[in-house]
Amino acid sequence: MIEVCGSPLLFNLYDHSDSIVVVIDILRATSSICVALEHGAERIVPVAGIEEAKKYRQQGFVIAAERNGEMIEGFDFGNSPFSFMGDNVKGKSIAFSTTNGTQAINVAKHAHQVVIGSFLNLDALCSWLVRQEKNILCLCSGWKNRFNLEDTLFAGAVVHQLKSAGLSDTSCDSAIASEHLYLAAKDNMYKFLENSSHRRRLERLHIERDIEYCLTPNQTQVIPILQNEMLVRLEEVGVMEK
Ligand code: 3SL
Repeated sequence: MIEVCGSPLLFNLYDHSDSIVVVIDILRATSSICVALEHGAERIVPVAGIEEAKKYRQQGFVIAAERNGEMIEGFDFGNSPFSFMGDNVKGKSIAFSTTNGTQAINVAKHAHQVVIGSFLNLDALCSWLVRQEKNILCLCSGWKNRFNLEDTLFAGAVVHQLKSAGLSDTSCDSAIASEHLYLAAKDNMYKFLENSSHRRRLERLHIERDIEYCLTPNQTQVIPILQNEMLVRLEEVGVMEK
């Protein structure tokens, strides 16, 4: 079965004791997490608070954070996927705190398994999910516990791929709605999101390039997975064989 939870506030309404939870924050946290691990970051600790994130510097971590889209003074990086490219984070441990994405990861952390989804790893993630034969719960980070469109589109893409693989039908209304939205949007997601709240928010910061990149499917095979409260590449924790 596949279900879609539209807000972290609703997470505890879903049974996640034996499910794989896919945490989604397309703009931009889960996209940036995929990029950082693709570009050689060792591990990422998703941290709820800014002060808590700062403390990781003493342990040799680089620290990254944004609030309302803007980088926080004193941090090494904000939340642009482009800042985690090249050799910027190669071999590094990162403490990462964002407005919604890292909060959602922390909300989900006691689930059976937590992985990270973004358009950047869509096909790799879906083909792994199909092989697991588990219940799947897509958790949309939304914006401050409210529904958002871009996370829902991605959840719909996952629903669509799993249904197309014949493995996961659903009677969850939010999964059905997500798939409808994704099918309506998929040929031009950037345009579809034109009036969406977060696209407007990020445009005010002049980071359209981030939005376009985060909506580009299949830039990496990396699937980040939460292990001992750290995000690492799934292939490194021995659950890739399936
Ligand atoms: O909410 C988050 O976690 C961020 O991804 C928001 S932003 O894209 O940096 O504004």
